[in-house]
Amino acid sequence: MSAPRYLALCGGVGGAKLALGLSRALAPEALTIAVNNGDDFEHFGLSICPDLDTVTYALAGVDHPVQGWGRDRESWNAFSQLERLGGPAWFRLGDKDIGLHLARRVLLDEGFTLSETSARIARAFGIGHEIAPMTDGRVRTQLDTADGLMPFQHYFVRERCAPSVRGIQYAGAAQSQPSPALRRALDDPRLAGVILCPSNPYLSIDPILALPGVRDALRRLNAPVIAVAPIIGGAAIKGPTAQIMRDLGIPPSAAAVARHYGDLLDGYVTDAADAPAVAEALPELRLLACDIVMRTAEDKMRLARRCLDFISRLGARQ
Ligand code: FO1
Repeated sequence: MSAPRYLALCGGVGGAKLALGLSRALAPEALTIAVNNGDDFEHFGLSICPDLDTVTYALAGVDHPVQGWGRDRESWNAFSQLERLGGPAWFRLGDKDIGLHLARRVLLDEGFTLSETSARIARAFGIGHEIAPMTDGRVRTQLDTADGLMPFQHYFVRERCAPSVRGIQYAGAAQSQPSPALRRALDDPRLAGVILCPSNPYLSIDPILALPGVRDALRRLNAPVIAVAPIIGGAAIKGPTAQIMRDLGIPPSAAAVARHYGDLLDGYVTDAADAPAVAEALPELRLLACDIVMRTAEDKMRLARRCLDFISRLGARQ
């Protein structure tokens, strides 16, 4: 039996933590990390890919330890000049981060796809694991708010999540295709499991599931699909997940997230405090109740190993 492979679907900060843990538990050829790029946008003539960069910086060990995005030990010389000259300062780019954006700009302008560009950048950081955008197409998460339809970064950063959200659209998803790496992972007969990382289901995982064929491919797998809850006891571990759920009239709970993923899941990893409510709401769903907060590298590796053990206990679907 050739070596099993795993596919992780992830978005920003929370997902990147588990992606790092999985990259420490699995050899490069055993893991594909498919990252949401619906948060991407063009700014300063640069193609900003926040979730891809968050995962890349995390696996390169150069991520900002607290902020969750951008680089550690960053300087802000270019940006402070921009501000002094009256440029738009709501979306902050540090000097090293700008360096990555310039490299991506050059590669994209030379005709490389976002997948090829991301692979080159990851290799330049010495990362062996495959970090791929969910698609090379153009998908843009847009939020339908009281102030109108808003691009994701405008909502999340410029407006600081102030407008209430009435709906979410993944513009371009229906016209896009899964990236080559995501397609390969889903079609790989050695695929032993899929992990939906603890990112915002609505903002980070749903754009990936919205790509044509992804949900069907997951349903056809004989490998189990598990998700890790991004919520403990009704409070989003990071970001606006709980608030968006309230805006959408969904109770911000681990059970509501499991219900949201519905029949895609064979298993669900949730905090021990939330397990009874999840079991009551979804009695047929296999649960792993454990500590899902990831603060240290050891936490991330431990949770990753718990997920992999859980997948092997779930075993192939009948
Ligand atoms: N988030 C902020 O709240 N403020 C920022 O100024 C900001 C800049 C930024 C620059 C590069 C990058 O890759 C991410 C950045 N983010 C910033 C975070 C970003 O909006 C989020 O990481 C994702 O879009 C949501 O996961």
